[in-house]
Amino acid sequence: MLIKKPSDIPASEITPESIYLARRDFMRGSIATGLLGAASLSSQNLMADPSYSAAEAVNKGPEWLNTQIARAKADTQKLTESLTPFEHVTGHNNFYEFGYDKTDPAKYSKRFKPDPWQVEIAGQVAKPGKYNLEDLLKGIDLEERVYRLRCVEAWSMVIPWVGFSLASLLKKFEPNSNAKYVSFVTLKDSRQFPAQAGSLSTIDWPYREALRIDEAMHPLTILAVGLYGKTLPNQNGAPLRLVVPWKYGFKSIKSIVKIEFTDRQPKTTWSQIAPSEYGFYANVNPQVDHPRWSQAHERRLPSSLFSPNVIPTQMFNGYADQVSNLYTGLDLRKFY
Ligand SMILES: Nc1nc2c(c(=O)[nH]1)N[C@H]1C(S)=C(S)[C@@H](COP(=O)(O)O)O[C@H]1N2
Ligand SMILES: [Mo]
Repeated sequence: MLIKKPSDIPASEITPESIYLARRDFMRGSIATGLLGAASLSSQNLMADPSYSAAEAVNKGPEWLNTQIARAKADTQKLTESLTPFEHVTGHNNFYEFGYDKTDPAKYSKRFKPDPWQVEIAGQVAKPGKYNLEDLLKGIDLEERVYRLRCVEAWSMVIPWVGFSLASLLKKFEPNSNAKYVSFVTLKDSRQFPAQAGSLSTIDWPYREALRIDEAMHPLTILAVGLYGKTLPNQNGAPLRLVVPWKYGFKSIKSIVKIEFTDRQPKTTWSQIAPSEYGFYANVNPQVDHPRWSQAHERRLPSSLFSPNVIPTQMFNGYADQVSNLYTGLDLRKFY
């Protein structure tokens, strides 16, 4: 994953993968919005017509989980926007552990083993420990949640997750009054995650994310174990991933192995790689642009050259009525 440094490229032009990738995705976006001429058509095509078989994405999953998912109660406040088709939800992903292209997670996650799975609970809690996923989910009623997912790269989807409120799980471990933040860590295992093997990777593995405790306890914040009524596909973060719908997608960390309650704001992957571009808060905000592109609009997938499907981005991704009170008095330009 090293970007080589050919002698003819000035040092100022050598960028980390993340920045390079973001730029490339921006160019795709620009193509879609008609700012640039015809360029990388082939990458654009995927989103209109995925080149892989969606059937491959179906994860069989353990029986106990399938049973629980089958009983999940339907979302009664469903969005009226149409769902992003399954093949796009599972064929266009960001999961850098499997590679940096949007199709890499679907291609290289087939042998990933999400079962059995354990999650460590640590930090400012009365009941720390290592728990089997099955035990963590015992007695939890799963529900369908149809949410918008808005990536910081200005594309978005509407996904029918199956999951449960993070708060209902966190409360079981009895966090104490020093628990001001909750941090999440993805599995580190270079045998299963090929991109973690490259010692020159820009990302300091494992991938980490975190929320303020009130954000973590907000009823919209969920842990997902499925989508489209089935076990979560590997490329979407099996067996357990966070979904925070009012924040940019990079907050929604996948394949979680550790949840830690802390008294200080934890370090997070993207804010460490490029702190001037990706903040701790990462609230979706059409008025605060990324330093290198506008956040005012997004491409709702499926999107293609001839049908770019560009729509305005909404404040807090359309969840302002439910979450804006979390940020009263906070300067959202400063705390992006
Ligand atoms: N562990 C891990 N979690 C991750 C990522 C990642 O690379 N690694 N990418 C993030 C980004 S940038 C986005 S947009 C979403 C994408 O989720 P999806 O592929 O299920 O649509 O996952 C987030 N969670
Ligand atoms: Mo993202």
